[in-house]
Amino acid sequence: MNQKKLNIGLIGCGFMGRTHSNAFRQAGVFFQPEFTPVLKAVCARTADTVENFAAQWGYESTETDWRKLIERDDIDLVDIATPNDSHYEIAIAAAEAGKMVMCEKPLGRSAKESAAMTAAVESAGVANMVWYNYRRIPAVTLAKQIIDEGKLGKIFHYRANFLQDWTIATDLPQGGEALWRLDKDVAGSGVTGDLLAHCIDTAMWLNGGIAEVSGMTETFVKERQHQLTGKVQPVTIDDASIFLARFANGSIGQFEATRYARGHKALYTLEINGEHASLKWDLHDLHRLQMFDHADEGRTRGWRSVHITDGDHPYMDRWWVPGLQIGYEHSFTHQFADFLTGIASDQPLSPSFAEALNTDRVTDAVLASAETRQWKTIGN
Ligand code: SOE
Repeated sequence: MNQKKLNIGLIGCGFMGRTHSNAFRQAGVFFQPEFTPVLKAVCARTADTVENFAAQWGYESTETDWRKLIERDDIDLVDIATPNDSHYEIAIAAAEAGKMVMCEKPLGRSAKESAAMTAAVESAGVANMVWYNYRRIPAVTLAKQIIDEGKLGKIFHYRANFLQDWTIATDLPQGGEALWRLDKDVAGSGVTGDLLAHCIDTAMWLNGGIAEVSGMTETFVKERQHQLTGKVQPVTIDDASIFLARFANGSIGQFEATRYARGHKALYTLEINGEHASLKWDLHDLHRLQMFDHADEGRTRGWRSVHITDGDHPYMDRWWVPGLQIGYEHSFTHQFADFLTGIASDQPLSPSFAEALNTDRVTDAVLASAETRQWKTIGN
């Protein structure tokens, strides 16, 4: 095993702080990369929280001020897992301090923020990546390989949904530690930036750039008490967002995300239809890829459900034995393992800040289209 170390400083101890920490630990063990990840420091505002988190996940030290963490000489990589309103400031400061930067999605609260963050990492020349983890679910990665091999032929359609139901209760407050996703100032937008951003990232990865969009959003509960101020305030995030898209390759797409689809907790589905074949994937059955291939012999032609657990499936040779499944958390481990391989071999890291900026350009255009009731061309 190589002795090179990569010292990680994580900022943020919430849900994403946990998924990333698990990835840092598992990637080192299961992928045995050239750089061994070291959980050097973790930062959160409250001393108790950060100390408990450090003890639970095995971080060597703690900070309560992210600026101090960035100043430390013993940190190589700054990982941002805080709510969206601090991504901008932390990422720019980390890049200026010459640190590698990984950032939770969405990159910024708007393409304007993301553009400045991208410029900062590019002018500092530091390694950078954004945690659009669903690309690294083996079934989704296999879909990418099949599409890139040309097996689908000309693409006609792309469709994706991300459905949840956790904000239906009218007495759910907005804002604060657990509910910042409902506060526009903190989150930037509602489901467009939170959920559709995942769908857009995967879509552009699988099917290329999006040229124009026409969007529609709705806020079903108009006022909620703010957790921090106690005041009943207008809700300004989008609870649901739907858009149509034209891809640069001539195919057309439809996308939907909502937190009001009763019964659905995190149902991310995607489908792509080409001239020769189609592929379908579903997060609730994440270890299966559905494929219909028109080249199959006619009498037995039909949808195949491929169980993505074999050694020749992406990433699977690192895990158990054929037939045994892995889960959601592995997508983060795979992403971090790819990051470590990328920095060791000087290969492009993807999704980079620049790619995540393109996603934010699409989410901005969806919101602008919904507001103006007009089609919007994706700018740059
Ligand atoms: C929202 O509920 C959320 O946690 C998103 O913020 C994540 O990005 C998504 O992967 C799961 O749902």
